[in-house]
Amino acid sequence: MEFKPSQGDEVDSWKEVNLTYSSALKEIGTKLEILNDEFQHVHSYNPIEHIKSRLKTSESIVKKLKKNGYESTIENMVEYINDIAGIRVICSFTSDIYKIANMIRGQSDLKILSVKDYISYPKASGYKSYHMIVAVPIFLSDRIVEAKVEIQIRTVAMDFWASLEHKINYKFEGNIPEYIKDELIDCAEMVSDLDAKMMALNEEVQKLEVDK
Ligand code: 0O2
Repeated sequence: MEFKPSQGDEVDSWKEVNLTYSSALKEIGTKLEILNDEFQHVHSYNPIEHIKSRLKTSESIVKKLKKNGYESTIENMVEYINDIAGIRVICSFTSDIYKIANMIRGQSDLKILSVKDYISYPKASGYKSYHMIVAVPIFLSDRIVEAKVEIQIRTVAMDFWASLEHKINYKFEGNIPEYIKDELIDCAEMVSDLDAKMMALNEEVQKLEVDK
């Protein structure tokens, strides 16, 4: 099922696509690190716990194209797959997610192509995360190209839930038994309660520090 370019031109385009997306990941990664450092400097704390980035495997790109009814071509993958380059930003508190999203919005060289707020509107599965698809310019030696990057922003607790749910989904090939689905929804509610309590606690502690 893997995408295997065979002709010379196709191999060159595939290499260029890979180079473009990995450059886009570097650009966004650096921007996020700068924002985190600046935040530390101004507010004395880091909103970002850690950042993970990945390039989607060719196998997974082909699977997604097929699922959406597209032929496996380089043009289709660039046009229709928005998360070839993906970066996940893990924050401590829900409020940090929106701070990071607003800081990304403020970067004039990035185009925000779409936003999905699965925190205000969680998925039926219980999935919570904030997704942005952005287009980033890549300055090559003779031209500028744009690459799309999917930025997923979520708390440590939301990430914990999403990675377990992803593993369970993979194990059951998408057909999770109903009772496990229900348990996952319960866990998602606990994650939301925990996030809300931790954020309130942190705000309380910060207020005490100001009053000191
Ligand atoms: P993988 O294997 O993680 O890469 P779009 O990408 O916008 O064209 P899509 O896929 O409907 O269309 O977008 P959406 O809903 O924003 O989902 C994108 C990614 O979010 C998924 O990529 C997952 O990584 C994650 N995601 C979305 N829903 C769930 C969920 O219910 N549970 C978990 N654990 N993750 C979710 P992929 O390509 O589906 O998968």
